[in-house]
This record gives sequence, C-alpha cells and structure tokens, in this order.
Amino acid sequence: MADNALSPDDIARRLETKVLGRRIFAYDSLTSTNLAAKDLAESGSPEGTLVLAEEQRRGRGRFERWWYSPKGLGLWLSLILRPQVRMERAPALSLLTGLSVVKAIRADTGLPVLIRWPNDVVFRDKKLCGVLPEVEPGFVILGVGINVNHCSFPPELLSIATSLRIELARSVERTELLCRLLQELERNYFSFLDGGELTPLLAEIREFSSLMGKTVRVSTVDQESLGQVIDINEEGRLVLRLASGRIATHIAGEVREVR
Ligand code: BT5
Repeated sequence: MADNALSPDDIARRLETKVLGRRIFAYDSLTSTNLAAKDLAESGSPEGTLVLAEEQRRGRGRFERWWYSPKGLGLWLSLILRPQVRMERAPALSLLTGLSVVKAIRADTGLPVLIRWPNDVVFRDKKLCGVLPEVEPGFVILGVGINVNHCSFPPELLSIATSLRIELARSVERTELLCRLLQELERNYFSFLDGGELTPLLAEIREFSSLMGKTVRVSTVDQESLGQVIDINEEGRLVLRLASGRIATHIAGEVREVR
C-alpha cells in the first residue's frame, strides 16, 4: 500500500539541507521528472531545485530505456545541479549519488544495500535504485529512482528488480528516506565540488561496491572487456585486470558479473 502523498510542506519542514531541495516542485503524474527538471533549469531555476512525481508515465533509464515508476510506490526525483567542474567529471556524480542512496537506505532501514557501478543500488544483485545524470550546457539533471513500497513488479523485471518493502517485509516512509538522501547527497556533492575529485569519498565507494574482486564483462558501444574488478579510481572509472594481465579502465558501460 502507498504511504501518504509526498508533501512539499512536510518535506521542507523536515529537511536540514542548505541547497538541495530548498525549492520543490511536486506533481501527481509526469512523463519524466528529468524532463520536467530540464525545462525548469532552462528557465533559470537554481541549483538544488527538486522535482518529484508520484508517478512517471515514461520514466527514463540510460540509452532511452524505460524506468518503471508506479504511482505512490517509489521516490522518483530529479535535482537541478549547476556544478562548476569539467563535464568529463560528471560520471562521478552517479557514484557519489549511489553512495548517498546506499547510506540513506542503510541509516533508515538497516538493509545492507550496495552500489553496483556505474549507476545502480542493489540488494543481493537485484536493483533497488537507478541513477540518471543528464549533462546539458550549463547544468546537470540528476535523476534518481528508488523502489520503495512495491509489492511486485511486471514479469520482465521480476528477476532483476526489488523494493525496500519486498526485502524488509514492511513499508517504508518515503519522506524520511528522501530527507536523509538529500542530506547525504548534499554533503557528498559539495565535498566532490571542493576538490573536483571523488578522493574523499572513494574509501566508502569501494567499501560499499558490489563488484570489487568480481569477474565481470563490461560492454560499451565500441568495446567489450572481461576481467577482474580491482578498483574504482578517483575519476570514478572501473579498473579491471584482464586475463592477459593488462589493466583496462572504463568510465561508463554495461556490467555483467561472470560466475
Ligand atoms: C537507470 O537506467 O537505472 C536509470 C534510472 C533512473 C530513473 C529515475 S526516476 C526519476 C528520474 N526521472 C527519469 O525519467 N529517470 C530518473 P538503466 O541503467 O538504463 O536501467 C534501466 C533498466 O532497468 C531497464 O531497461 C529495466 O531493465 C530495468 N528497470 C526498469 N525499471 C526498473 C525499476 N523500477 N527497478 C529496477 N529495474 C528497473
């Protein structure tokens, strides 16, 4: 069952951030919070503006994929960011956001969730959350989708997706989780901006990464590598040792564990 609808007033009262979520646009139904946030950013909305929807009719994943976003059951949100760092550092945003989601979920529920490079949060290899940063000239839209109170999923997602409710056998209050997430994210985002690097966050990113030491296949549009994950580096790259002994790094791509 859904908890109460997300209320901007309630969120504003409980939120302790300085920038993220200080301006909130909450909708019952949107095509995609990322698209709505992009329109707002283009008309000048400031850094930290938060867009929420109870439901997305066409939530977006990477590469124009679809994100299942049923009404009242998840946190479907986008933030407008205006980072003063070079564009190629933007993939690091996925990782620091994944870390923030992991810490918020662990603090709120105790569930030992993990980051799955580059943009997922998982529990026992099933996806609980996906992150979609979209870089535009002058701003970044940071989209986050968290499966909170779903009791089930469509057949095509059953084997790969899960929700907090399914794993905890109880529902979770979304506003509390959202406020914790924004607080974690604000701390991690500004610590990243200070030095323009992930360095201060790397120890935790590595600690909470589901792929360390695993053998994986990483595919990108133009290459594929098979190797053992030996690190995630300061730029957020996944570092693999290939069978040949050669070291390969990836800034983006699809990862499949090879068992
Ligand atoms: C992602 O893409 O994981 C990024 C998802 C970002 C969603 C948020 S919601 C708020 C904001 N507004 C938006 O429009 N989007 C963002 P990707 O790594 O490409 O994963 C997409 C794949 O995950 C799909 O092809 C499905 O296989 C699977 N999937 C779809 N919906 C899911 C769900 N609710 N939970 C788990 N897996 C899902």
